[in-house]
Amino acid sequence: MSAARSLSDDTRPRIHPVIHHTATSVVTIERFIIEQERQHPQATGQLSGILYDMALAGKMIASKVRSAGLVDILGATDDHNVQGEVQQKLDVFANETIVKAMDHGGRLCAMASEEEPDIIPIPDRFRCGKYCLLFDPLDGSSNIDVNVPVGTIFSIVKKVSKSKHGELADLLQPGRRQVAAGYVLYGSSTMLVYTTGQGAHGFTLDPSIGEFLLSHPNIRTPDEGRYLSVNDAYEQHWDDRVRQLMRRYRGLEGARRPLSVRYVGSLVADFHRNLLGGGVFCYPAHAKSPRGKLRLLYEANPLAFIVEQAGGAACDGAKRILDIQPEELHQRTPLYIGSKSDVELASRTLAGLKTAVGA
Ligand code: AHM
Ligand code: MG
Repeated sequence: MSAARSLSDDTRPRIHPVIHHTATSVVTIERFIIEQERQHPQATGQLSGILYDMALAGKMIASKVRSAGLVDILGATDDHNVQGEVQQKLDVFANETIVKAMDHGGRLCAMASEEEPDIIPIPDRFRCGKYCLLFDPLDGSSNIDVNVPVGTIFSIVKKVSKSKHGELADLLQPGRRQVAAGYVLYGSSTMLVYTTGQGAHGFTLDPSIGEFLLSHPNIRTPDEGRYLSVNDAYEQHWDDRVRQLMRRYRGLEGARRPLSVRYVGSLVADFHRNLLGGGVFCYPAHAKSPRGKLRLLYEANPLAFIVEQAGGAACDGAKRILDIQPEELHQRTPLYIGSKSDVELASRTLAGLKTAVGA
């Protein structure tokens, strides 16, 4: 068996080294996590346990997503999430799957989900640990009905309060304090990408053995991108600086080579493509949505941690995403994320600097 994989083609440099698995020597996610943990002799194994459990939850959700077209699971429930958006049934399933997979391990003291208004406590019958988990159980869920990739995003921080059960302050930490973050992409294959601050690593689910196998070690994102991901139907609501930035990305102003537009409308899918191929995803603030749409804690922070580990960058137009102090669980933020020089161009343009844009 060979799970070797490369997204490069003949004309482009290789984005990541190819891993050679043999039938008897594959690097499973478990093995990889253990090997990373060994580099930290003081590690208790709790964080590794959370990552295994997230991988398991990802496999359970993947299996349900795969059969979504076969069973009567499509369509909206009567419930609305805290953002006032209609929840799809798979959102509910994904949310419950993660909560149930994570609540009893004795490693977490609190959780928060994009689909739930308040902190999700650890039930009294279970032990509490020192970590908090924040997650978007099924991002891009409006795409499910049309068989377009969706994803799960997660972020892990360490408790800072003295409270056994964890409190709001434990969840409202700036992204730079994350100890791990990751996502699962339910696409043509299922992939899990995560970081613990020692690089960003990708694993592809081999459905024949039900294991995530290391396929993209130490991902490095190109410094300058090829793709621009933005929903320009909002152009009428953008301010002039955002419009100017888009003209620069398109090569209509300044010296930047024009980017090619790709927009799936599933953040994880757009982010993942740009991470591997190089590019920038933008969800600007606009007149009708002054703080943007995406959530700082469940979407922007974890992806910002991953992209920085891969050599990229993320900002809200003025500030590094990982330095934003969250004020509420469901806080939204504008987001510019991806290849470093393209995110820097966003910062410079949106700051309105008169200096040459350098791109
Ligand atoms: P969701 O968390 O409710 O699924 O919304 C987030 C999604 C992202 O996946 C995607 O990038 C964005 O919303 C698309 O929004 P829009 O349709 O406004 O372009
Ligand atoms: Mg989401």
